[in-house]
Amino acid sequence: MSEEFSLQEVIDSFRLSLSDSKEIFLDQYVEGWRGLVKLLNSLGSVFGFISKDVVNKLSILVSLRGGPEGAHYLSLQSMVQYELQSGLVEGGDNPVSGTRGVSGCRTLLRLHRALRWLQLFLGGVSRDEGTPPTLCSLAYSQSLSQHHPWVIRSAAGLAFRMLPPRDPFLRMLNAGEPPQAVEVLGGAVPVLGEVYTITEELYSKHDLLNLP
Ligand code: 1PZ
Repeated sequence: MSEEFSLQEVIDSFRLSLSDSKEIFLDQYVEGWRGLVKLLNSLGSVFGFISKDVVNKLSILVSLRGGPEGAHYLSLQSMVQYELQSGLVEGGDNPVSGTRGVSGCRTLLRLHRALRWLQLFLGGVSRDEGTPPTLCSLAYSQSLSQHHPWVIRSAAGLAFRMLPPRDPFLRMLNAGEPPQAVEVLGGAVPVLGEVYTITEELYSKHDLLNLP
Protein backbone atom coordinates (compact mmCIF):
# COMPACT_ATOMS: atom_id res chain seq x y z
CA MET A 1 0.00 0.00 0.00
CA SER A 2 1.33 3.42 -0.91
CA GLU A 3 1.60 6.34 1.49
CA GLU A 4 -0.86 8.36 -0.52
CA PHE A 5 -4.58 8.09 0.10
CA SER A 6 -6.56 6.21 -2.49
CA LEU A 7 -10.33 6.02 -2.26
CA GLN A 8 -10.32 2.89 -4.39
CA GLU A 9 -7.97 1.13 -1.98
CA VAL A 10 -10.28 1.94 0.91
CA ILE A 11 -13.31 0.63 -0.96
CA ASP A 12 -11.42 -2.51 -1.91
CA SER A 13 -10.39 -3.15 1.71
CA PHE A 14 -13.92 -2.77 3.03
CA ARG A 15 -15.31 -4.88 0.21
CA LEU A 16 -12.72 -7.59 0.91
CA SER A 17 -13.62 -7.48 4.59
CA LEU A 18 -17.01 -8.97 3.69
CA SER A 19 -17.03 -12.75 3.41
CA ASP A 20 -19.53 -14.67 1.27
CA SER A 21 -21.50 -15.45 4.40
CA LYS A 22 -21.46 -11.77 5.41
CA GLU A 23 -18.92 -12.06 8.14
CA ILE A 24 -16.60 -9.09 8.42
CA PHE A 25 -12.90 -9.88 8.59
CA LEU A 26 -11.05 -7.70 11.06
CA ASP A 27 -7.74 -7.47 9.14
CA GLN A 28 -9.38 -5.95 6.08
CA TYR A 29 -11.61 -3.74 8.20
CA VAL A 30 -8.53 -2.33 9.91
CA GLU A 31 -6.84 -1.95 6.52
CA GLY A 32 -9.78 0.12 5.29
CA TRP A 33 -9.45 2.36 8.32
CA ARG A 34 -5.70 2.69 7.80
CA GLY A 35 -6.49 4.07 4.38
CA LEU A 36 -8.89 6.60 5.89
CA VAL A 37 -6.21 7.74 8.32
CA LYS A 38 -4.10 8.72 5.29
CA LEU A 39 -6.90 10.98 4.11
CA LEU A 40 -7.23 12.51 7.56
CA ASN A 41 -3.50 13.14 7.67
CA SER A 42 -3.48 14.76 4.27
CA LEU A 43 -6.16 17.20 5.45
CA GLY A 44 -3.72 18.88 7.78
CA SER A 45 -2.75 19.15 11.41
CA VAL A 46 -6.14 20.39 12.68
CA PHE A 47 -7.35 16.86 12.04
CA GLY A 48 -4.47 15.40 14.01
CA PHE A 49 -6.47 14.81 17.19
CA ILE A 50 -9.00 12.78 15.22
CA SER A 51 -6.39 10.77 13.39
CA LYS A 52 -4.57 10.08 16.65
CA ASP A 53 -7.71 8.59 18.18
CA VAL A 54 -8.33 6.37 15.15
CA VAL A 55 -4.69 5.19 15.09
CA ASN A 56 -4.92 4.40 18.78
CA LYS A 57 -8.06 2.33 18.28
CA LEU A 58 -6.58 0.51 15.32
CA SER A 59 -3.50 -0.42 17.31
CA ILE A 60 -5.67 -1.88 20.08
CA LEU A 61 -7.45 -4.06 17.52
CA VAL A 62 -4.19 -5.03 15.84
CA SER A 63 -2.64 -6.07 19.15
CA LEU A 64 -5.67 -8.18 20.03
CA ARG A 65 -5.55 -9.79 16.58
CA GLY A 66 -1.80 -10.42 16.89
CA GLY A 67 -2.01 -11.61 20.49
CA PRO A 68 -2.38 -15.07 22.03
CA GLU A 69 -6.15 -15.05 21.46
CA GLY A 70 -5.76 -13.61 17.98
CA ALA A 71 -7.60 -16.43 16.23
CA HIS A 72 -10.78 -15.26 17.96
CA TYR A 73 -10.33 -11.89 16.33
CA LEU A 74 -10.53 -13.20 12.77
CA SER A 75 -13.90 -11.58 12.20
CA LEU A 76 -16.19 -9.16 14.01
CA GLN A 77 -18.56 -12.06 14.55
CA SER A 78 -15.92 -14.27 16.16
CA MET A 79 -14.66 -11.35 18.26
CA VAL A 80 -18.14 -10.66 19.62
CA GLN A 81 -18.69 -14.32 20.39
CA TYR A 82 -15.33 -14.69 22.11
CA GLU A 83 -15.50 -11.53 24.18
CA LEU A 84 -19.07 -12.26 25.25
CA GLN A 85 -18.20 -15.81 26.28
CA SER A 86 -15.09 -14.73 28.15
CA GLY A 87 -16.71 -11.81 29.93
CA LEU A 88 -14.36 -9.37 28.21
CA VAL A 89 -16.94 -7.27 26.47
CA GLU A 90 -17.26 -4.66 29.17
CA GLY A 91 -13.50 -4.66 29.35
CA GLY A 92 -12.44 -7.20 31.92
CA ASP A 93 -8.74 -7.76 32.45
CA ASN A 94 -7.72 -8.06 28.89
CA PRO A 95 -4.74 -10.42 28.52
CA VAL A 96 -3.37 -8.48 25.59
CA SER A 97 -3.87 -4.83 26.24
CA GLY A 98 -3.40 -5.41 29.95
CA THR A 99 -5.83 -2.62 30.61
CA ARG A 100 -9.27 -2.79 32.09
CA GLY A 101 -12.03 -1.41 30.01
CA VAL A 102 -10.50 -1.91 26.60
CA SER A 103 -12.32 -4.66 24.80
CA GLY A 104 -12.20 -5.21 21.07
CA CYS A 105 -15.98 -4.75 20.98
CA ARG A 106 -16.01 -1.32 22.63
CA THR A 107 -13.04 -0.17 20.58
CA LEU A 108 -14.60 -1.23 17.31
CA LEU A 109 -17.94 0.31 18.31
CA ARG A 110 -16.30 3.77 18.16
CA LEU A 111 -15.08 3.11 14.62
CA HIS A 112 -18.43 1.66 13.70
CA ARG A 113 -20.22 4.84 14.75
CA ALA A 114 -17.72 6.88 12.77
CA LEU A 115 -18.40 4.73 9.71
CA ARG A 116 -22.00 5.94 9.82
CA TRP A 117 -20.74 9.51 9.82
CA LEU A 118 -18.51 8.72 6.84
CA GLN A 119 -21.34 7.10 4.92
CA LEU A 120 -23.58 10.16 5.43
CA PHE A 121 -20.79 12.61 4.63
CA LEU A 122 -19.54 10.91 1.47
CA GLY A 123 -23.11 10.31 0.32
CA GLY A 124 -23.81 14.03 0.60
CA VAL A 125 -20.60 14.91 -1.25
CA SER A 126 -21.32 12.46 -4.06
CA ARG A 127 -24.83 13.91 -4.52
CA ASP A 128 -23.45 17.46 -4.33
CA GLU A 129 -25.78 18.44 -1.53
CA GLY A 130 -23.49 21.11 -0.12
CA THR A 131 -19.87 22.01 0.57
CA PRO A 132 -17.66 19.54 2.45
CA PRO A 133 -17.60 21.64 5.66
CA THR A 134 -21.41 21.91 5.68
CA LEU A 135 -21.98 18.26 4.83
CA CYS A 136 -19.38 17.16 7.34
CA SER A 137 -21.01 18.97 10.22
CA LEU A 138 -24.49 17.92 9.12
CA ALA A 139 -23.44 14.26 8.99
CA TYR A 140 -21.72 14.66 12.35
CA SER A 141 -24.80 16.12 14.02
CA GLN A 142 -26.86 13.24 12.61
CA SER A 143 -24.54 10.53 13.90
CA LEU A 144 -21.37 10.67 15.97
CA SER A 145 -21.99 13.90 17.83
CA GLN A 146 -24.57 12.35 20.14
CA HIS A 147 -21.81 10.11 21.52
CA HIS A 148 -19.35 12.96 22.13
CA PRO A 149 -19.09 15.41 25.02
CA TRP A 150 -19.25 19.14 24.36
CA VAL A 151 -15.49 19.66 24.31
CA ILE A 152 -14.99 17.18 21.49
CA ARG A 153 -18.01 18.47 19.58
CA SER A 154 -16.60 21.97 19.59
CA ALA A 155 -13.10 20.88 18.58
CA ALA A 156 -14.64 18.84 15.77
CA GLY A 157 -16.73 21.82 14.69
CA LEU A 158 -13.60 23.95 14.39
CA ALA A 159 -11.80 21.29 12.36
CA PHE A 160 -14.72 20.88 9.93
CA ARG A 161 -14.43 24.50 8.92
CA MET A 162 -10.92 23.79 7.66
CA LEU A 163 -12.11 21.27 5.09
CA PRO A 164 -11.41 22.26 1.50
CA PRO A 165 -14.15 23.12 -1.00
CA ARG A 166 -15.73 20.42 -3.11
CA ASP A 167 -13.37 20.14 -6.11
CA PRO A 168 -10.11 20.24 -4.15
CA PHE A 169 -11.63 17.72 -1.75
CA LEU A 170 -12.60 15.43 -4.62
CA ARG A 171 -9.07 15.68 -6.00
CA MET A 172 -7.67 14.62 -2.64
CA LEU A 173 -9.51 11.32 -3.01
CA ASN A 174 -7.02 10.37 -5.69
CA ALA A 175 -9.73 8.92 -7.88
CA GLY A 176 -9.27 11.02 -10.99
CA GLU A 177 -10.82 14.32 -11.97
CA PRO A 178 -13.86 15.45 -9.94
CA PRO A 179 -16.55 13.85 -12.16
CA GLN A 180 -14.75 10.53 -12.02
CA ALA A 181 -14.11 10.81 -8.29
CA VAL A 182 -17.84 11.37 -7.79
CA GLU A 183 -18.53 8.11 -9.57
CA VAL A 184 -16.06 6.22 -7.41
CA LEU A 185 -17.60 7.85 -4.33
CA GLY A 186 -21.02 6.70 -5.47
CA GLY A 187 -19.65 3.15 -5.47
CA ALA A 188 -18.03 3.55 -2.06
CA VAL A 189 -21.13 4.57 -0.15
CA PRO A 190 -23.06 1.27 -0.57
CA VAL A 191 -20.01 -0.75 0.48
CA LEU A 192 -19.57 1.32 3.64
CA GLY A 193 -23.32 1.01 4.15
CA GLU A 194 -23.23 -2.76 3.95
CA VAL A 195 -20.36 -3.06 6.42
CA TYR A 196 -22.15 -0.62 8.70
CA THR A 197 -25.49 -2.45 8.56
CA ILE A 198 -24.02 -5.89 9.23
CA THR A 199 -22.07 -4.54 12.20
CA GLU A 200 -25.09 -2.65 13.50
CA GLU A 201 -27.24 -5.81 13.36
CA LEU A 202 -24.53 -7.88 15.04
CA TYR A 203 -24.08 -5.37 17.87
CA SER A 204 -27.80 -4.82 18.25
CA LYS A 205 -28.49 -8.55 18.45
CA HIS A 206 -26.07 -8.85 21.35
CA ASP A 207 -27.07 -5.57 22.95
CA LEU A 208 -23.61 -4.06 22.49
CA LEU A 209 -24.51 -0.70 20.99
CA ASN A 210 -23.99 1.22 24.22
CA LEU A 211 -20.74 -0.27 25.51
CA PRO A 212 -18.99 2.25 27.76
C1 1PZ B 1 -13.06 14.73 6.73
C2 1PZ B 1 -13.00 15.29 8.06
C3 1PZ B 1 -12.95 14.36 9.15
C4 1PZ B 1 -13.98 14.60 10.15
C5 1PZ B 1 -14.18 13.51 11.11
C6 1PZ B 1 -15.52 13.53 11.78
C7 1PZ B 1 -15.54 12.94 13.12
C8 1PZ B 1 -15.06 13.86 14.19
C9 1PZ B 1 -14.79 13.12 15.45
C10 1PZ B 1 -13.90 13.83 16.38
C11 1PZ B 1 -13.54 13.01 17.56
C12 1PZ B 1 -12.09 12.66 17.67
C13 1PZ B 1 -11.55 12.72 19.05
C14 1PZ B 1 -11.69 11.47 19.84
C15 1PZ B 1 -12.83 11.12 20.37
C16 1PZ B 1 -12.99 9.92 21.23
O1 1PZ B 1 -13.28 10.35 22.53
C17 1PZ B 1 -14.14 9.09 20.69
C18 1PZ B 1 -14.65 8.07 21.67
O2 1PZ B 1 -13.66 7.16 22.00
P1 1PZ B 1 -13.40 6.83 23.55
O3 1PZ B 1 -12.98 8.12 24.20
O4 1PZ B 1 -14.70 6.32 24.08
O5 1PZ B 1 -12.32 5.79 23.54
N1 1PZ B 1 -13.71 8.48 19.47
C19 1PZ B 1 -14.53 8.31 18.42
O6 1PZ B 1 -15.70 8.61 18.48
C20 1PZ B 1 -13.96 7.80 17.15
C21 1PZ B 1 -13.90 8.92 16.16
C22 1PZ B 1 -13.37 8.53 14.86
C23 1PZ B 1 -13.49 9.59 13.83
C24 1PZ B 1 -13.13 9.04 12.51
C25 1PZ B 1 -13.16 9.98 11.38
C26 1PZ B 1 -12.90 9.28 10.11
C27 1PZ B 1 -12.38 10.14 9.06
C28 1PZ B 1 -12.33 9.50 7.78
C29 1PZ B 1 -11.59 10.21 6.75
C30 1PZ B 1 -12.12 11.46 6.23
